[in-house]
Amino acid sequence: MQATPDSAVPHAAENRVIEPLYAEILRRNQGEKEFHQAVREVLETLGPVLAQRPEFVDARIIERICEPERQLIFRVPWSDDSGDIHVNRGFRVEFSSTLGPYKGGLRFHPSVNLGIVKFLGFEQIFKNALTGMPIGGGKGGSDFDPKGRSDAEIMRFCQSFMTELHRHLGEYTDVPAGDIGVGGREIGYLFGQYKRITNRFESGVLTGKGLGWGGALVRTEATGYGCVMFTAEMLRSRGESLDGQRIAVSGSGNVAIYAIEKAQQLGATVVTCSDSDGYVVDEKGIDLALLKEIKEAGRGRVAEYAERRAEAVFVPGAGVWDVPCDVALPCATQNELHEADALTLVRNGVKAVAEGANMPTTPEAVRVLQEAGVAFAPGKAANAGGVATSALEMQQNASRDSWTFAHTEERLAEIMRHIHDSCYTTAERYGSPGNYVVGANIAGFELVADAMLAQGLI
Ligand code: NDP
Ligand code: 2IT
Repeated sequence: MQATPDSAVPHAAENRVIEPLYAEILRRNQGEKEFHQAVREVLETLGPVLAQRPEFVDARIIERICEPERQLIFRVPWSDDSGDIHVNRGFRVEFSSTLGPYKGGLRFHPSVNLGIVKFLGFEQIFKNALTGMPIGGGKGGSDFDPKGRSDAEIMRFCQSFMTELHRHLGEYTDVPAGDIGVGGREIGYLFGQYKRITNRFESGVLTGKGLGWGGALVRTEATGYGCVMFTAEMLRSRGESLDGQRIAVSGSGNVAIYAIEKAQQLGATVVTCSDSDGYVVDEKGIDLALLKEIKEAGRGRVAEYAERRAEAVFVPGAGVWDVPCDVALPCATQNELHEADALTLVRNGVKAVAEGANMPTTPEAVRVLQEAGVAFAPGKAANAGGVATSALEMQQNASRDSWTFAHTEERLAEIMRHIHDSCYTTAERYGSPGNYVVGANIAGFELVADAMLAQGLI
């Protein structure tokens, strides 16, 4: 996926505070394109709040919030099943502990580098604030490629990764979870190694755990479910519902699968899913049992779905956005929905786009959608259900309790309604009604900035 090249903040020429700050961030974080993009998307919406709250400027809140509290980069050596030795790079960026322990996932993908981890950690600060839960922002991962690796290789890699990372973690310090390439299996191996090294069964140090040893019901489903709940709220505010809508989903991992499940429960027809090899179109609606069997149980490819289902067609090497839909849910990775895709979606009559993935829509594509009046939900709002349910898992761990599926799902639904409403009302309050990007950025920023002021210069 191509990142957007560095450029000046659009529409910011009039903003004498933000432009030099952004220029300085570019200078000090050279080559970190995705981080620049994430920072720019936030800064360009903060003008109105800085105008009303000059104390944030005086306290240099933006300079402080854009500089991680701590950045860890470490060597991860491991040996494969043939005995050959590999050396990967591990990262953990502890961005902000203003609202709680650093919280955010680990990504294992060959594309991972410092700039990507920083963009994800930066987004996580505001996302976690929006949930209303006591969690700070962080992210980590490795350029390790899990594809084609045996369980034993995955285990040795996770053990080596945790052997270094464990000293920086703790339920009150830093609490990782999954992201791309890190799911229940990896969290199990990571937790086992943490427990072995520290001699502590510290349940709250990782989330996304197995249900038999401290995990929480609904965590697996939470990101995808939450994204669809948020979409339903956006449609409701426009007098519509998901019932009968035709949906295009990209990706076929954790987020995509459970977005499809919730959309189907709410009466929509999901006609696509994808992976990095291409996409599937299934006009009858995705057969989710088959998709789960191929992706979750078999760790296979979506092409296999089309081989096994007569109604489906596999289109290699392309994205899903050419398929006409009422609602689009990008759930794969950053910068996967480009300006040309947005123009196609608009031409095909799309009503709503909600980001299940982190920053999947390029800034140019966001502008096309917003100018066309499409309801657009940024990831930091729409995919916050995952980390919110991680915080519910921490809550259950702290009280040595475990809640039912129905209770936890209702808590998730309440949180997603709360996030929707606070983005909606904040956007209105700051003069951009209906603009969820402005609403999410300002609502998240104000929560963190106010707490930073209260905690002094640290
Ligand atoms: P998974 O590893 O379960 O699935 C990732 C999916 O995206 C796969 O279908 C994968 O295809 C595809 N994909 C990944 N990288 C690329 C790429 N470079 N090009 C094309 N396709 C790609 O990850 P998740 O479902 O957990 O994460 C998906 C997105 O959601 C990420 O942006 C993540 O940051 C975000 N997210 C995840 C949360 C969670 O709780 N898991 C919470 C909030 C956001 P392939 O198999 O071919 O690589
Ligand atoms: O991007 C994200 O919010 C996640 N990958 C989930 C983080 C978490 O701590 O549950």
